[in-house]
Amino acid sequence: MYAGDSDLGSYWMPFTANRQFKVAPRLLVSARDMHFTTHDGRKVLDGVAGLWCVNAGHGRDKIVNAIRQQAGELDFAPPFQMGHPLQFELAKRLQLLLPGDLNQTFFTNSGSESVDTALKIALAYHRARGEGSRRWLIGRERGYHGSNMGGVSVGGIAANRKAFGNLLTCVDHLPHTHSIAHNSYSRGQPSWGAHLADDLESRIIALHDASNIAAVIVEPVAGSTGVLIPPRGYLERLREICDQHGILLIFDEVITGFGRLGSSFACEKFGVLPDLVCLAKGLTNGAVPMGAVTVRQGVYDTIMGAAPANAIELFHGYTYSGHPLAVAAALATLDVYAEEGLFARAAELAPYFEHAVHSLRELPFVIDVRNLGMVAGIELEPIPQKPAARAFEVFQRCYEKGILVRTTGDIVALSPPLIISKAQIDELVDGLKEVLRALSH
Ligand code: PXG
Repeated sequence: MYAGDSDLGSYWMPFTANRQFKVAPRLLVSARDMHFTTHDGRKVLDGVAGLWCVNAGHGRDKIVNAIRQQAGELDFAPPFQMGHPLQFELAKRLQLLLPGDLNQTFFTNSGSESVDTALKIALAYHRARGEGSRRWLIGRERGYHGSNMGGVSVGGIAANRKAFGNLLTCVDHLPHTHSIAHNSYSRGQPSWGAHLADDLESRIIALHDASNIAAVIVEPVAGSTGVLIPPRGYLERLREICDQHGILLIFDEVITGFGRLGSSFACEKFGVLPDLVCLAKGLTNGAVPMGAVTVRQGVYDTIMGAAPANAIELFHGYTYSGHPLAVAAALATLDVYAEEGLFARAAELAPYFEHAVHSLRELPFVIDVRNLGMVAGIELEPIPQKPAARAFEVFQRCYEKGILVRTTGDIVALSPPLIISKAQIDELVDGLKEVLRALSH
């Protein structure tokens, strides 16, 4: 329990204004279903599934019990040259859930590790098939791919990059697809912007040559930068260009996976099959850290086939890859998703959610509302010379009112647990309306 300001000094908090926080801390001490409880006993409605991860709601008995039981049975098993049965079971379950021949899964402990793993697999794949010159990695402006060196390099958020020197070499970026002028207030996929995928061919391949390019990595829906929905035809076009030029396409589905868009994964929703998929967050409902990279059969076979018999094929992995507690949590999570039909529920709720969030259009300072499935972004006009200040004030006032939203720059993001009721959607949006109306500047 929180025991006074003097206790807060030693913890260096991630992606947090530490000094500001420690003056007025926001501490959460328990959670159940759609609500957190704060240290001072207030209930807070979770409008962001924790941090885009608690898709089945908090404190789910089945998941909690699976973790408890696993901890008592097998706390740890070495992951290198050893295995335990649940890892194989989980990989099989993911194979059945993912479309096409996305068959082979490598376990990590976070989205950031999934991204760096996927980039390394892409490089190793091309080397294994005798095209080791393919070293360029192509990300996208405004992309977020976690906070490790590979992910920050292919990511496109200046604040996440500027303090950290050269990052990876041989990285370029596609343009992002957002334009207030062309696609503001889109419901679902905007109709403008598919042509931006052509930049891959007309500029990036023209400049670096396809024979040097290993992979393109994108979030199918960009989350962290403030919810950018892919224009109709855009992902299809990226797939086409990658196919034409032997370039791997990686979808970072750390946010879009596990029902967020009203389908199991974005690749299923959009009908575009990537070569590698990065997963995390909803994989364990946020209950134990875990990530995964699932690759198409050909990628796996190529890397296997290039190594001598009985040799380690990929020199990569983590002490906690496929940790027993994490796989137990993931298996129980997948059961909950299936038993409660939560991906279908998200699809059913999506039109109600869309209608509710677009009613924010008339509110002061709102310059865009965009949405897909159970995710929405509400963009606010920045206060001149004070970027992000207005949205942060909204975040604080919402929290005081008992609603948790996520803000990034001057964008408010909503991505509630998929168990949210219609009444709770109203509560979320009405609360946001009251806060926006009360803003004086
Ligand atoms: N890829 C994507 C697409 C993500 O959204 C990561 C990778 C990294 O995952 P880990 O587990 O290493 O954090 C993420 C994480 C935000 C916010 O601003 C979003 C994330 C992380 C922190 C903040 O809403 N997403």
